[in-house]
Amino acid sequence: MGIAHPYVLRDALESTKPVLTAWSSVPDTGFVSTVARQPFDCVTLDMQHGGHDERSVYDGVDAVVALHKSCVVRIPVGRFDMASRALDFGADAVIAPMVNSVDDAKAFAAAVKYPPVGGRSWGPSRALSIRGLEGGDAHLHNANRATVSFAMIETREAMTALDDILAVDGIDGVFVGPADFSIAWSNGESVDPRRDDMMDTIAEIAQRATAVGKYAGIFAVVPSDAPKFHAMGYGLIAIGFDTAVVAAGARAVLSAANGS
Ligand code: 3PY
Ligand code: MG
Repeated sequence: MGIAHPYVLRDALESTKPVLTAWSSVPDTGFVSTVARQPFDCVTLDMQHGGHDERSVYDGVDAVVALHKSCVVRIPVGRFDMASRALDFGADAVIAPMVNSVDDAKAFAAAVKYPPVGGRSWGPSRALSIRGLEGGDAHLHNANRATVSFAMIETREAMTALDDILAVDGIDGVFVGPADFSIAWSNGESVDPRRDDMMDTIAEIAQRATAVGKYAGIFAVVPSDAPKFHAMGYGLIAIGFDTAVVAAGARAVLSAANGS
């Protein structure tokens, strides 16, 4: 057995400090490593809107875990088979977008949790290998707690079903997508993830999740919103969208070079 890279995301979510995750959209393992070397707590590989595919997730999880960072995978809509595979590849957590009903939540939970909670099929050999962990019963009994599932709340249907989604055994937390939420909020009029009149409801989602012992996560389009979201009860906050970070860095170096 080589060096152990235990699952630490759940413990980090239990602490009082927010877990700040980079958001990786570029499906290149070298670039994922570069992102993971920056002082983020965690890297999220995005298969929904980002370019990540099964191959880049397979390699990317390894690259992130090897640097002692937590790795989260956002799967495409409804791809609960991929949720199991992301965990088989060694991810700490999976975010499932557009979980709009209890049935969606149950299907997601079934894919990410071993019996008796769910129906996940056994086969974590890649996860065990990259993490240097023992398999067998020890892992079977630990995996449901060690890995974390987040159901995205980003529509009116999801908001209506929130308490029932939170009550599903095997759903560890919810994750707000404020862009889609704003489209639903405005009945398709506009996309504005920071709209003021939505913030009380966004705070209520975290409050309702944490009140029943579940985690709350959110995507912060503007990183300086992170303390506000943490004060609302959000423990996992996505801040570092990879291409936006590169663009901001480019602007900063050019402005320094231009003396402005
Ligand atoms: C949203 O804001 O809708 C998201 O899914 C964040 O990535
Ligand atoms: Mg979304």
